[in-house]
Amino acid sequence: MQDLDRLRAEALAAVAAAGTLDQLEAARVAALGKKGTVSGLMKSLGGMGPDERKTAGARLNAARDDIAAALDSAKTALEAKALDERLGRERIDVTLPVRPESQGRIHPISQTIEEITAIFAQMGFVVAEGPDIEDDFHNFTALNIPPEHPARQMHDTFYFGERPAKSGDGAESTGGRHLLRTHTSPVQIRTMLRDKPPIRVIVPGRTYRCDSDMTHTPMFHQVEGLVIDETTHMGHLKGCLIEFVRAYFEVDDVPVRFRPSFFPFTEPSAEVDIGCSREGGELKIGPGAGWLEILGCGMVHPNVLRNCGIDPNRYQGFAFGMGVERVAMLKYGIPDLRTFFDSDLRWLKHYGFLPLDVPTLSGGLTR
Ligand code: 2NM
Repeated sequence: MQDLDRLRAEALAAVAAAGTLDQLEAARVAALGKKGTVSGLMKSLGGMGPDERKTAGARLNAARDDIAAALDSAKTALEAKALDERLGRERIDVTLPVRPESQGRIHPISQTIEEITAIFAQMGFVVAEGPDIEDDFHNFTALNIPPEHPARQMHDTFYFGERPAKSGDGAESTGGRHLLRTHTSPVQIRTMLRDKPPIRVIVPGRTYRCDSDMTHTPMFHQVEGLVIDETTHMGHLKGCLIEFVRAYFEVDDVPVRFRPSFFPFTEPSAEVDIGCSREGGELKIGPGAGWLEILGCGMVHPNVLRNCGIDPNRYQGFAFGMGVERVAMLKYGIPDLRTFFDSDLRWLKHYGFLPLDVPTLSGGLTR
């Protein structure tokens, strides 16, 4: 044990002298490693009497802790020094030209959803999302869609198999049968049930209907929106959607027409058409002889507000919805709906977007 003070001083000196992490590790192994000097003294404790062992053990532990603490702080200092040296060495030449064009493309569906949300985000909307698997209550009942409505039929909606009601799984107590949502509106229902007005949400997502032909795919995408406040009226709806259409199609003088329509969840309801012309078989958005339907909208039905715990005597609002594939086809001249889902790399190379063409209102939606 007479050796302890000397060994401790030597170990601390070795730690202090270490100029690299490797040298520091060598100092650690020499002192505290399995065959190190301190560990060697630890072993000699076994041959001592109880009193001697007690004092010697305490001194040894203290010496070991001192050395460990010195190792720790030396390690931190050496690591900081190594990082400083590396940062000093590394250089990035920001004048280098970009790498050759990358192979990957952003799918037109993703790009279109980004563009639409960017426009509504600018108007103060926030994005809301919800589950693809819904229940009767959120997808139909809360939206004032009556039990006998055709949309609820087996052949229009993908229902999940009847599950034996298990207590505690929530299926029987919340909203009835499970199904794949047929529109994104159940997300607006969830938002109204959860948040107090004012509400301004934009809801992009996948939707599903039992339908498959030239112009329908069983999975497609929608973007819907909802605004609820105390004084919201049809003028706000019109202004908001006209502004959207101009920004999205990047045509300032595009004619917009609101045509009366019917949805169970809005009253009054309207469909929105935009002007177009056809010259030599080419469709052009803008002033012209033709009209194209692109949106559905309306003032949220008082029953819907009530179903979500919102007082229709105090609050009003508007909602709208559009098909993403449809507005993407119109803007980008994509002639066939089903090609969106073929995963054809040549198609994607032609219609897809480069990853850095991020839609912004200042930089332009598309470049
Ligand atoms: C549309 C057309 C008209 C709509 C209504 C609602 C809600 F939840 F507020 F009642 N969400 N979305 C709506 C209204 C959707 O899509 C063609």
